[in-house]
This record gives sequence, C-alpha cells and structure tokens, in this order.
Amino acid sequence: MFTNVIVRKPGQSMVNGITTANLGKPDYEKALKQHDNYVEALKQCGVNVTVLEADEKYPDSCFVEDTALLTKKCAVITNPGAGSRKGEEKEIHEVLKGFYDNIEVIKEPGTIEGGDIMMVGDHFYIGLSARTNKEGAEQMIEYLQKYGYTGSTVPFEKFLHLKTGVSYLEHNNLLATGEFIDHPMFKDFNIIEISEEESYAANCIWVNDYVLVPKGFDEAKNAIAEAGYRIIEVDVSEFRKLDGGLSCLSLRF
Ligand code: CIR
Repeated sequence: MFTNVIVRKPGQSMVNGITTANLGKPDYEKALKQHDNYVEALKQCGVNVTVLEADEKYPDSCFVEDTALLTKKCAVITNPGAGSRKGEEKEIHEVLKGFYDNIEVIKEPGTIEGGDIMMVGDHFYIGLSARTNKEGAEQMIEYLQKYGYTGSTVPFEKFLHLKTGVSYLEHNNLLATGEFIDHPMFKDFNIIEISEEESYAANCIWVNDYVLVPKGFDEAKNAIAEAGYRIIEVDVSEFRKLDGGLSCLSLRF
C-alpha cells in the first residue's frame, strides 16, 4: 500500500522540455488542468498528496519520478542522465528530508533516472538506458542491498525508460509492450500484453489496487479491468508530448 505521493506542478517552461514525441508543444493551461485531475485521481486512491510548486528553472521538473527511488526503508537520490535535468534531484533531496531519515545519493560517473527502476516487492529491476548507466545501476543495487533489498539490471533497446514499456501492477501482473512482452527476465510474470498501437498505455500506475490508465487507450483499459482492477482514466496528453507518462509525474511511497 502507498500512503504518500509527491508531485510537482509543471511550470510554463515545460514547453521547452525534452521530447522525441513529435506531437507538438504542450498547451500549458491544459497541462495544469490535467495535472490537477491527476492529483484528484491519486487522492481517490487514498494517498496523501504533497504538491510542490512549479520550478521554472527545470522544464522537465514535473516528472519527479526520475529524481529519486523511494522504498519503505530508504530514499535514494538519483543523478539524472539528461544534462538539462541535472539539479532537479537536489530540490527533491531537500523535500525528502521531511519524510526520510535514511537518504543515499548516487554519484558521478553513475547516472540513473527513476523511470528506469521498477519495484516488485523487495526486488528492483533497473533498466540500462540512455539515461541510466551501468555505474549508476551498480551504485543503486549496492544501496538497495544495504537495506535488505535486491536489484538486477535489464538491458533493452527501444524505450526512453524501462517503465515506458513495462509496469508492475502487483499480484504478479505485468503490463508489457514491444520487446518486453517476451523479455526473458519477465517470463515468470502474468503478462498483460499492450499492442504497439497502444504502447503509450504500457506506462500505468498501481495505487492501492486502483490502476491509473491514460485516457484514450480502450484496449489497454479493458485488458487491465479484466485482470480485476478498478480503473481511473486520466488524460495526460500534454505530458505525452514530452515523452512523459503517468508514472513519471509522481513519487509514490
Ligand atoms: C525527459 O525526457 O526527461 C522528459 N521529457 C520525460 C521524462 C519521463 N519520465 C519518465 O518516464 N519517468
């Protein structure tokens, strides 16, 4: 169960965020409304939501997931691999001091972003991506072991982050698309397959037996509902324009 969630409002500078999506620039007013709805959806799942003010210095700072890994026993501050995002983690470090006694920090030359880390019970899968290097993953695994957890690395090719293509929904159910559907590391999960056309919906979040699903992906929504979850649809079209999904917008713990 999660009890807390941290989010950060998008700033107007979000229009200069990193993107490969080719979907045009986000509409800021619309993004603010969508962000408010996202917060409401989280509250519906029974969590306390801390909403941080927008930070105009960092165009991608609403994607707080990338700045830390939060577990029951410790927080680990990441070191973002994207140049324009370096520094976001320092702001989050200060915020997390209000929630955690045990805070560890990933150091250069290690880089890692939270979107590459998937929690499955006490085990953490860490995707090796353009943002997360081997050194960053190794440092993370060492910290996890210090607190009694385990970690393993997952090589992949086509996605921005590991969780762009795969999401754990608890109960051994894994949403997967593309190369993750048959990935040998995930062969023991019940795979809920997401088609190429709906691949954006492979990034969903489980929050206390609700699943937040991006609006407009009916095939994915039906498959998840069939697996027994209560669904909350959330429109995040403006964040999609920056390659961001539902998980990226929050830290859940
Ligand atoms: C970036 O490229 O860093 C942002 N535009 C999107 C970050 C998405 N975060 C995530 O998947 N965890």
